[in-house]
Amino acid sequence: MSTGRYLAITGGVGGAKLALGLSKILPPEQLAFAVNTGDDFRHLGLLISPDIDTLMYTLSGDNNTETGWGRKGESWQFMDALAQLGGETWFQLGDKDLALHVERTRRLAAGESLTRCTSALAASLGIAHPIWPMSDDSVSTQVLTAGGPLAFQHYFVRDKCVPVVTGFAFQGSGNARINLEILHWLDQPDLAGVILCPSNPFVSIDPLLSLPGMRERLARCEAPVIAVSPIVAGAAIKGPAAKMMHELSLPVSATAVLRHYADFLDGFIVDERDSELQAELDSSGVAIKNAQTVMDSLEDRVALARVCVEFCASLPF
Ligand code: FO1
Repeated sequence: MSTGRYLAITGGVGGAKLALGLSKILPPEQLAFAVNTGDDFRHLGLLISPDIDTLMYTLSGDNNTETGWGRKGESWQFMDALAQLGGETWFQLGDKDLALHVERTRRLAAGESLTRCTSALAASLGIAHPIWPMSDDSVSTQVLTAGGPLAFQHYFVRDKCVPVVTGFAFQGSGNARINLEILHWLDQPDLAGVILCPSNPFVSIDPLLSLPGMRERLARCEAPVIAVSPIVAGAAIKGPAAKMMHELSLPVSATAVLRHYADFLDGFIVDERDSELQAELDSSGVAIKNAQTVMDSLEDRVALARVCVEFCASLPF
């Protein structure tokens, strides 16, 4: 198997699927995760980091595979009691998941960084691969809609992605610092690739790319930077990416995703069903790879992970 180290950039449920596949073929010394924190928000007095949690539960095998978020085998005593008290129940917090938010809130209140806190929580869940928040500074994704700006979770969960999107803003990213662990990993001489997992480009990848210097850092990366398309045959596998593209008057295609990353991308993996885009994709100057990118089974996740690693190794650098 490949030598060298990889950085996987991920957010949301789709990204976590490939992250799991990568974790099965690369040991912790060769694979680290940079995770979106634009979804983070304070709710019921708790600091909640959904994309970090989705990744942790997925890597530890604790994730709820039906919803993609939260833990499996949950009980809902807390939510039931909260409903009885007239509390806010639009954001569902299972009893075991609640413990994670309480412990994270306690650690951060005690002065721990989100990075330090995440490392401790991941270790307690038996995860050995490094998981780094994109920044320890606060960045909040705002979804701009015809009816005004919405906090991400209000758009995504409370309003069920119904509002028409006109754009995005990443509050705080202007002076948020890229996690130094990520920059250090990218500076290693044995870096062999950066892999953008098939996450929503606008709300799961762009918050990280909005950090000052991040796009430039990827553009001058000493190893291939590749992405896996989250759009397959004109649709998103899960979530609002296709709806957002339509509302932003972008073609709902893998090609539009490629264009979104073209300034720093060396390779792009599209599903076999998008092979008719070959000519359009080739004109971008970015190396294209066709593969099965729809991941239903663990074997699918591992197979796509292998394709990513081999694709990086095949690119001239
Ligand atoms: N997504 C929902 O659609 N409904 C929920 O009630 C919900 C609760 C929730 C609790 C903890 C957590 O870590 C994630 C949760 N999510 C829920 C997903 C969350 O909205 C994420 O931001 C999405 O996964 C997109 O990244």
